[in-house]
Amino acid sequence: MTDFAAIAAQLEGQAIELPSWAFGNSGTRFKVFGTAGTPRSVEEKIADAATVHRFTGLAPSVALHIPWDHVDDYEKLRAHAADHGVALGTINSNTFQDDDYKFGALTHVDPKIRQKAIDHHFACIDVMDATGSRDLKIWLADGSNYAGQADLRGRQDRLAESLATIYERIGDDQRLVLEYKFFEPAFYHTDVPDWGTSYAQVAALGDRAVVCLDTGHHAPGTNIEFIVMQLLRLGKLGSFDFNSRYYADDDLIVGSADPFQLFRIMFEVIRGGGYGPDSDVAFMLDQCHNVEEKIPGQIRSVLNVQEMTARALLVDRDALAAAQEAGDVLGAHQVLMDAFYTDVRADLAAWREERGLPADPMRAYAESGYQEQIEAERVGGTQMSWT
Ligand code: LRH
Ligand code: MN
Repeated sequence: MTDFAAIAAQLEGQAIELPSWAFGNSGTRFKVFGTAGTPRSVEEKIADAATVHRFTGLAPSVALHIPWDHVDDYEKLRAHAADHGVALGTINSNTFQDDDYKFGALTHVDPKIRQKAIDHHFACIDVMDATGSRDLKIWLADGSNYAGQADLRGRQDRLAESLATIYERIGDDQRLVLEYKFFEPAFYHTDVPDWGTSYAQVAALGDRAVVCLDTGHHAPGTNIEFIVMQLLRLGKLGSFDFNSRYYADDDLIVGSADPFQLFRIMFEVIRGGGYGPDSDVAFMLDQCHNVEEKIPGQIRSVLNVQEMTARALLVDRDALAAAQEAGDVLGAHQVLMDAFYTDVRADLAAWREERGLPADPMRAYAESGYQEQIEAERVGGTQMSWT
């Protein structure tokens, strides 16, 4: 098996983008809990995200969600982020909270509604031009609840037309990233339910249109790492929304529900050339910390991704290939499991210290006093949330 020293250099530069909305209040349809110290502004969300980067060195950018993160001056926000040592990343559109989109947005039968949704994406592209962001991420709630309610074919054609109009507007160094999800809020059909539909739509657009794989958006039992392999093979894996789940789109801390799945996903990412300085696959968290503290939740999350990346890099690829070619079923499985069962935490702690980072970022944050400081300072105002 490969030893840690041999892969340590490959951990350099790992970047996991943080979702601004993870620092605001979030919850379920039953309750959104308030939390002391929760940001009241986009600027405070960015300060918290920068704190995660300061303690881990793993989170150099923050994704924004429009209009949740609307500000009057995005250049000023970009400078604020830079002052805190981070960049502004993926711009996420939002066509799932407006009454006009009850029966769809980019798929709606009414061209006026479709144009309104297209105009929203044009506005998001204007934000990208100001923030210097590369990716416009589109997730659509579009779908139906009863068989017969919607013309499935007609909606796909309208979606293709709407996406083509948006794609024409994105810049040469920008990308359109289409996220799929198999259900919710629609409960009969969703217009972009799976990787195949997202692939079909983005492949029709062009090279700067790619697929976003949210790890919480698959039917139970789906082999997600197989989809990772195939999208990398097709050159259309644009980004990940990392989280984990036990049941549906639970948006829990990545690697908390199923660390072995995260390990298998990162192994296929590495095997497929999706990891490292030559890859343009973006890694983002898309999570909600409904009951746990948000900043430690984000710190734990990026550490989980780093840890499973390190274990996946330890896989002895030559031994694995030899066993696979020899049809040595258990031998091949053993090679992978040996890496997965290798506890790299002490090596990673030393790796951080060698780079001026705290050996144990969770403890360092808890001892930093930052949580107490924001709880004391952030009194009054309205805590940010996704509603
Ligand atoms: C949809 C989704 C999408 C975001 C939203 C916050 O479930 O995964 O990526 O826009 O969560
Ligand atoms: Mn997502």
